[in-house]
Amino acid sequence: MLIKRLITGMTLLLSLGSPVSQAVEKIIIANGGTADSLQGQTARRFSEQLQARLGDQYQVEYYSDAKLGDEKDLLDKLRNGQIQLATISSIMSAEVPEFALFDMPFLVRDRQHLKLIDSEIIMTDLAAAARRHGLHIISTWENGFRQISNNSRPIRSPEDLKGLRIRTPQSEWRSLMFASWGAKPTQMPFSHLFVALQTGEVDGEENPLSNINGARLQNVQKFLSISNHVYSPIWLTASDSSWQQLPAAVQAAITEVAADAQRWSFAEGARQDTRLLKSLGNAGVQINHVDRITFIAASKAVYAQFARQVKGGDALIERVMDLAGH
Ligand code: EAX
Repeated sequence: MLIKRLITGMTLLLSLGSPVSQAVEKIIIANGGTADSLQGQTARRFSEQLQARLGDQYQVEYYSDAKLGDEKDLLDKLRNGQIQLATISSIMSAEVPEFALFDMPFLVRDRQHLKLIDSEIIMTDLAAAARRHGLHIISTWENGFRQISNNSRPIRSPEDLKGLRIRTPQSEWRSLMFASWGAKPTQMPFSHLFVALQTGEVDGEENPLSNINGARLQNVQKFLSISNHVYSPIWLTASDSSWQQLPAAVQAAITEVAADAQRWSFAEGARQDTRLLKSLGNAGVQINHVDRITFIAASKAVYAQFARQVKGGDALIERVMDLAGH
């Protein structure tokens, strides 16, 4: 009996390889947005599908709501290996100037345009620029078309922004945009925003509807002005050196599951925008549309700065424009 047990045990060990020596590897993914927002939902869906694909040898852990820090902290944590994946949005332009392409007002027309920009420009030129800064761009997901909210008045033209303290992400480019339009921009992490609006530290902010609703900003904002001033992508990002160390099969799994998450996030983003506009209105927020023409006229300085400051910036803008309407 004892011998039979021993033999069974040994056979089991042999057939499993050497189970004792193989520790479970952790893949930690984090974001600065809320679990409830589109970026949060996309990251959760991605994490679950990646876990299913990788099996027991890997443990995929997802942390939302800046639990592991805001996007700036997450970039540091990627670089020092504390986390493996993060989703990074507007602040990417503070790291890699070429990404300020997504701070050119009214440049991205719609999601179809964005898909072309993704394959022709992001995954080629911008991914190469990111690599020069030690970052590996895995996939472009949707953060969303950004709108302006505030507590003072409906924003119709840049004039209406005069003197308003508007929170922007921690990137000089969004600040420049809002300063050009007459506002007083204040940079701060997203996780501080609700309290800053509640206490009146700032009057307003600009974000996709999904982030506004995800952080319940409608509870501390009176006016929502539909501007679609920029489309913010959110990039699933790794540090380039830790990415290179991953086994090829894991790299392939992450890349493929992320591509599926991209398709889902674009489709879901369009659906949610329509639904959220109604529900934010029902929540008592006063909604209006901005006068695009006056905003476009006041945006020249932002384009000029990009062309001056970013090498090849002019050509990048032209290529994006060429892809519109294809
Ligand atoms: O999670 O900081 C911001 O406003 C960005 O939209 C960010 O993605 C929020």
